[in-house]
Amino acid sequence: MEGTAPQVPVTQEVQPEVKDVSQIPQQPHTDPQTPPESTPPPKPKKRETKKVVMLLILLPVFAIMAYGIYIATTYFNCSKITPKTCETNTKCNFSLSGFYFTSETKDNCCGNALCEEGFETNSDCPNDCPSCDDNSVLTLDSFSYETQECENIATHYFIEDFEEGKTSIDKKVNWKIIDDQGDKVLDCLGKEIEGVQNDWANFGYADWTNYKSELNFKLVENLEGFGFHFFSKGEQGYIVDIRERKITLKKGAQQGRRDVSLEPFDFKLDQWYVLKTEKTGNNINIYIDDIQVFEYKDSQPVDTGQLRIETFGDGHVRLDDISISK
Ligand SMILES: [Ca+2]
Ligand SMILES: [Ca+2]
Ligand SMILES: [Ca+2]
Repeated sequence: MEGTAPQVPVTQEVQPEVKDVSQIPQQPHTDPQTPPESTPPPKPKKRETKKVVMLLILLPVFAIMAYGIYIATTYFNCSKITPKTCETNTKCNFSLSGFYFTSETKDNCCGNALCEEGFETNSDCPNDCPSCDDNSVLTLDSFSYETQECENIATHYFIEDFEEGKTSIDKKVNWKIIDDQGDKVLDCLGKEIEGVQNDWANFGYADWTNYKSELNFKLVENLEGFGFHFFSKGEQGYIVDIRERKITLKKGAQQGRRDVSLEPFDFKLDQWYVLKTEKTGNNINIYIDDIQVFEYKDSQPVDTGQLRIETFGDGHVRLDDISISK
């Protein structure tokens, strides 16, 4: 009979899947029982060692080369130095720190920073010898070869020639600087102008002492003349009074002046004269054109004081080259 036989579960034989061994990734051996294959020790880094060796060799080479370049540079720089004017025996000397320049300095040579006596002055060697002009006419300017410094010795309290058209004399309204035959002079007019008469002017300082004075004067228009005061201080002082063909030395001031000496002098109009006063201790000497007109001994001398110029009446005087020396 054909019938449907009961289905008996068929046990299928399961064939194990055989894999291609070649395709199985090799698993690292993990069996703790089996000792692992020993790994070889790392090989020494030969290349790095080589580098170190090369460096050890090359560094000194580079250092020597750098030093050589440095030395060559110092020689080059040294050989390019242009010797200065007064340098002689110039050399480039070697030392471990490089070449260096040496020279000797010539004596008596313009350019050696020394002003040498008998060989140089400011005019022929201004580099070594300074100009000692201090722009003051009141000092005597010179150069000391010994100290190599300028000396400016004060020789004068006052010098004026009026050539610059100005004066420090506190002059009054009638006075002005004019041209007199190409020379600038101080024109002192005594005539009354705008109520000003018998003009006068003070100059200098009351503490000026033991000075000599010198001035040029000229009487114009008339012989009424002028007075020159020196060592003037309050009611003290001396006056050289020049008028009417006589010259008088007076002592005192405005109020108590008195004649101490008088000389006739044939002053001419429009002629320049030089008046000099000297005072040493008790002795006062007065000169006109180097002719001594007074030699006065004062038992009570006045030793300090300023100066004053005054015109008398209509006196008209011109002054020039006033110098007050120490
Ligand atoms: Ca010199
Ligand atoms: Ca000077
Ligand atoms: Ca002058």
